[in-house]
Amino acid sequence: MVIKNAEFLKSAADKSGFMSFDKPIIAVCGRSNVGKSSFINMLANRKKLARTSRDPGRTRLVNYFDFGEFVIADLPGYGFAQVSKSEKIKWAKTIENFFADKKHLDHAFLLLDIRREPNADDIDFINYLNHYIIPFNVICTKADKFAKTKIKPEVKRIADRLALGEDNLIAVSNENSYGKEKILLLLDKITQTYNMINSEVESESEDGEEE
Ligand SMILES: Nc1nc2c(ncn2[C@@H]2O[C@H](COP(=O)(O)OP(=O)(O)OP(=O)(O)O)[C@@H](O)[C@H]2O)c(=O)[nH]1
Ligand SMILES: [Mg+2]
Repeated sequence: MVIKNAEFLKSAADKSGFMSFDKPIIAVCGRSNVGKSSFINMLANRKKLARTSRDPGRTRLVNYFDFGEFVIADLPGYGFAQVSKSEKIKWAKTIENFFADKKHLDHAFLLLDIRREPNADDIDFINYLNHYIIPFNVICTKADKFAKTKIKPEVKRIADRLALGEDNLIAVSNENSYGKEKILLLLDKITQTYNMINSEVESESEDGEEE
């Protein structure tokens, strides 16, 4: 996968704004401040495509970015303590509407800070993805905070905690692009799978017409 150009498409505040495309949509999710927007910028090789912030909870909308062969939906972070209860409930509904319909996404990247222990919110989120049968990978961000030799054991620690195979996790640094090659390979796989499924669906509907 070579990313030639990436551009911001639009923001959606609720169900009425959610988009669908004839290419895969990958939802980037995770706790506030984990590095979702920075990850998108790292992939795009642009500093300010997605707005990043030191203040958690900045992103309040689903922001869509067109990467050519795929689309990324930057999701608002969960588990932000300072948000009011009514605001949290509102977001929970919006996010549920997003995940409940396969038109809204094909794959999810769940971002976790490599230095932190996954918490109850992260585990709930994984249960949620499993419930809606959404394929996902865990991306461990901020790998630059560890010496290279420490990264693998830290990833294993997180994999064990989540009862996931290590192959489902990729360590990245949005600061120095560590792990970017692996992400690009994964993006190749995701787009290939999408194209395979969709060409099967197309040929099935063609078969149907002949009957
Ligand atoms: N060292 C290091 N810092 C990072 C990395 N990724 C993000 N950060 C920093 O972490 C902070 C939060 O990054 P964002 O990309 O805004 O996080 P987010 O997940 O989009 O946050 P919300 O939109 O609030 O949910 C910023 O200060 C980033 O510079 C990384 O890989 N390494
Ligand atoms: Mg963000």
